[in-house]
Amino acid sequence: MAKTETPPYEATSAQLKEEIERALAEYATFEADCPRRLQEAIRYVLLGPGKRIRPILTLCAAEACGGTTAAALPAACAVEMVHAYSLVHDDLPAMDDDDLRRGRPTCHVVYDEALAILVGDALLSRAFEILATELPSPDITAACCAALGTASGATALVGGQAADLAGPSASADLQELEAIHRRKTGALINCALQLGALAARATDEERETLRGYGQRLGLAFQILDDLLDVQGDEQRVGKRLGKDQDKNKLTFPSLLGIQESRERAERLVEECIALVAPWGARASGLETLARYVLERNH
Ligand code: GRG
Repeated sequence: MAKTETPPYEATSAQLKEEIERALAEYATFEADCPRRLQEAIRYVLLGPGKRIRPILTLCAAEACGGTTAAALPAACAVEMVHAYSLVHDDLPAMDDDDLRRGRPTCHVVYDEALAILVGDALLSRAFEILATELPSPDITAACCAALGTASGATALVGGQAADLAGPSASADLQELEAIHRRKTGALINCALQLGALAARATDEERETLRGYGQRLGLAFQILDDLLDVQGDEQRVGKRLGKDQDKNKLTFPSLLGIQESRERAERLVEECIALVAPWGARASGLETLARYVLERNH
């Protein structure tokens, strides 16, 4: 039998993205006690032109495990909020010191540093508030809060960022680089998938498959991010490029070269697809997303 064509990423993502944008806009509407400028800055950051890869992963994982996107949507938004907070804080002068993100001036440039710190704080808190109040049952709520707490904490997102800021050791190698990105990029991508699985009441076996998929996808995603920093088009990517080299950062291309980095990402994506292939049509979103990670130019 002829293999059915994987639908292009845009076709898979368009409707999901619309649902996500609508829900994010609603969740970023605060009561009168939220100062107007703070709400404006939160909305500037959260509703800006992001790719929404993490929340789309949550929704595709839920579908792949036989659940509905509606049940997983609050969790998808919570993950995007944590991601958005991490970008705002990463762009601060004390961290990566960036003035451009998603093709627009960064939060602290438009507003100020203090407000940008508070925007991050508010987004992180809001993410957990949404998980605590919007999910279908207390056991799913507890499991999602625990998973997002771990993925955004000291052993994962924050730990990876701290290790990255500390700089590589004198004997830095691929293992060290992968360990940083497993925490800094991979943990939240993995968590996005797990939250979708939890909302769909996935089996342990399905969650294990998604772990394998997420570990590989997270690495492939980071390799492409490193490659875009070297080869991308600044206008399209929407952020300053060449910064890794300027800062003498340990990256996949600096360690492996461009060609081998690309091949490594391709292998990882093929492995992702092979892992979910036995699920057939219900995994078509995950398959499309994995391919998109290789093709993306921003
Ligand atoms: C400040 C706690 C804290 C963590 C910062 C997000 C981050 C960790 C650093 C940003 C720099 C970087 C290269 C992170 C790796 C993850 C990554 C590639 C983020 C960008 O994600 P995209 O491409 O962004 O999905 P959009 O804008 O599309 O949402």
